[in-house]
Amino acid sequence: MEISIIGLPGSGKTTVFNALTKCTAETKLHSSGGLTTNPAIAKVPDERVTKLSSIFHPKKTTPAEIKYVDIGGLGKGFGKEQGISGQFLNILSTADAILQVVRAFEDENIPHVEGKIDPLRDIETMDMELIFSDLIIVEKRLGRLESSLKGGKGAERDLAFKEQDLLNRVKSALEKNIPIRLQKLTPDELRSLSNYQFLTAKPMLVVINIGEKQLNGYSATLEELKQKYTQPQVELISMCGKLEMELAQLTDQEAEEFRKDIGLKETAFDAVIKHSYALLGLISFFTVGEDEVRAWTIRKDTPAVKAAGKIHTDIEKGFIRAEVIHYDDFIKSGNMAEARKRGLLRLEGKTYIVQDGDISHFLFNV
Ligand SMILES: Nc1nc2c(ncn2[C@@H]2O[C@H](COP(=O)(O)OP(=O)(O)OP(=O)(O)O)[C@@H](O)[C@H]2O)c(=O)[nH]1
Ligand SMILES: [Mg+2]
Repeated sequence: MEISIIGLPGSGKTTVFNALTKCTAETKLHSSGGLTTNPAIAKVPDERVTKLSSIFHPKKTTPAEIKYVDIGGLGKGFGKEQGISGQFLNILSTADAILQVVRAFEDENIPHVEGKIDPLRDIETMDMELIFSDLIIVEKRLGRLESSLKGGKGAERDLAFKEQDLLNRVKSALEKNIPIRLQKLTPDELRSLSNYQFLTAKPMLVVINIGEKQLNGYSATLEELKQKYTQPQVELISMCGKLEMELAQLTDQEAEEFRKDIGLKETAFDAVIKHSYALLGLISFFTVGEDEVRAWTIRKDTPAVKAAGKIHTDIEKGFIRAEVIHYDDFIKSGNMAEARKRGLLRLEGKTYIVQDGDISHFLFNV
């Protein structure tokens, strides 16, 4: 699972990336030179993992993870409707979701490419870039279909015709500046489009990068923005990138005290990562024991046998059954022995759909 970070030059991409991954990549204005990509892992904050760890006292505690990729060196021309191509497009195409950083912070020393600070304008500019890129992909594919229609016959030809019709509809909507997320397509059509990795079809988290002075007073503006910009699979959230980046370098305890001191109610860092996780349709199940308490990441609607395979392919191959208790039931019982006594541990088979917060123990033979 990978989330690519995009945004206009100097919007604070690297700053936000550092905040999320606790990295210390250099932030500077208009980094020049070629395209750079910097991947790093963020740990998904989950109070349930912390709680389970305090109960089992394991040797090791492993939270779920999510990978962010910071993209730099887009150059000043980016955002001028040139579309995204080449290596940059390749990177973005393989991403499972996009995190778009939008500048809202005011700082005279850091000029905005467009002069005035205007988050909505910047979001729309980025939409245009993404739409433009998708158009290029559609046109290329339509061109190739054209030639295969000439040679093909029978069922193959019918399929090509169907695809051509779909792509033509997508194209004319894109030409009206409608991202694929907002186009009226059936689930089947969306599925057949998924191979193309269209950028305007990907889930997107828009992080409005606010300044320190906007910390306690941006919520009304954010609400306004949300109303003006609503799309399925898109969420808007605000974060003070610079502050969060500084907090990321402190210990959890120090950071918490600092947040309390300046009266920050909610942790933007937690919120952004949790939103990323949810937007990707991911959930966590847990394994517990003296050795390790661990959160495992799966897609929603994953059957038990596949979830077991996340841990080890042998467990998937030799799957017998899963012993499952939901985190909430476990906490109510206090410990496993009590939970067992209360009959809260369930035995589930291969096809059981694992739920977020399930604590699972897999029985298998090799
Ligand atoms: N005052 C203030 N400055 C910020 C904030 N976020 C980023 N900056 C500054 O803006 C400049 C650019 O930040 P970066 O994180 O490097 O931006 P970027 O989008 O990665 O830039 P490129 O990779 O060059 O496109 C740096 O000087 C940051 O310190 C913020 O919340 N407040
Ligand atoms: Mg950067």
